[in-house]
Amino acid sequence: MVSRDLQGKFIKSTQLIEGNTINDYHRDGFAVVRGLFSAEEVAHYRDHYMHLRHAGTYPGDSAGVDIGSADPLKKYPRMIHMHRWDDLSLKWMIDDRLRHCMAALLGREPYAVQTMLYFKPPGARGQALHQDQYYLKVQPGTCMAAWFALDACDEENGCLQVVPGTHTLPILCTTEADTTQSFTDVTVPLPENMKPVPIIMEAGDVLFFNGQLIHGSFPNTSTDRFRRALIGHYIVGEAEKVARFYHPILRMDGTEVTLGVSEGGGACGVWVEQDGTPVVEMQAN
Ligand SMILES: O=C(O)CCC(=O)C(=O)O
Repeated sequence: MVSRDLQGKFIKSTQLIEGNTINDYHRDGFAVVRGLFSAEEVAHYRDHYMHLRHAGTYPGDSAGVDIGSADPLKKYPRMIHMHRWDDLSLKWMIDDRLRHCMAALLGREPYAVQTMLYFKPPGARGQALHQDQYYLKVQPGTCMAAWFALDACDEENGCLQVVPGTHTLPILCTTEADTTQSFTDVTVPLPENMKPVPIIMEAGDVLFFNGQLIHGSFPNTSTDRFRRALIGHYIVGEAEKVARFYHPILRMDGTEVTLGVSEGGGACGVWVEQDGTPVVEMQAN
């Protein structure tokens, strides 16, 4: 298969994703595809979103909960669903390279439902550990994220953190998050033996991860480094329903597909100890 980049240049699929990456995705619930977008493209997206951010406010802008007067997120709130009003975001969300990688990872093409831009300026809080499927409520199946690094990211500037293997868990019941560290106020608890691991990325890399995977990020502790990321959320092609917030739903060719609306409130999992090992037990919500 052959894909095209933003300038219409052809790229062979073998340059995009390897068998090992697909195996990693199934084993761990995530996989990084290195250098999927070029340095020129990264610079173009970065300039575009900085310009949009400085130019005004948009529907769904969010700086999160407990905003203090000096909170850097006040100046750089997260943008959401830009593909509904910004053509570059729409083109990125259904980019051939993303389509190709996700089809390889999932075994079929996904539908596209959301874009988000996190600016995460120096000093900004992170986002507490969570599972995306808690919000999207895809039925049957789950969702998937494509997390595109617009800056090099590491522990100092608050890279994404994931808990490998948690994509096999059901949706966990949420608890209160520490809002001095997180701009969202809910999180999922982890047993002692599970720890998040940092995903170190270069600008241009894309992390793909399963919607059940527990992930989040810690604050940006640098004094001068943004940690910008362009994020797409997708649902697996056999899904019949997704939460109302994510409609309209697009095929990867940009045409709309009609699916049902899933309602909230099903059972969720809590950690209990069984023979000295933490296991998840479902309880009514
Ligand atoms: O980029 C981050 O810090 C968090 C993003 C995230 O958790 C998400 O896209 O679901």
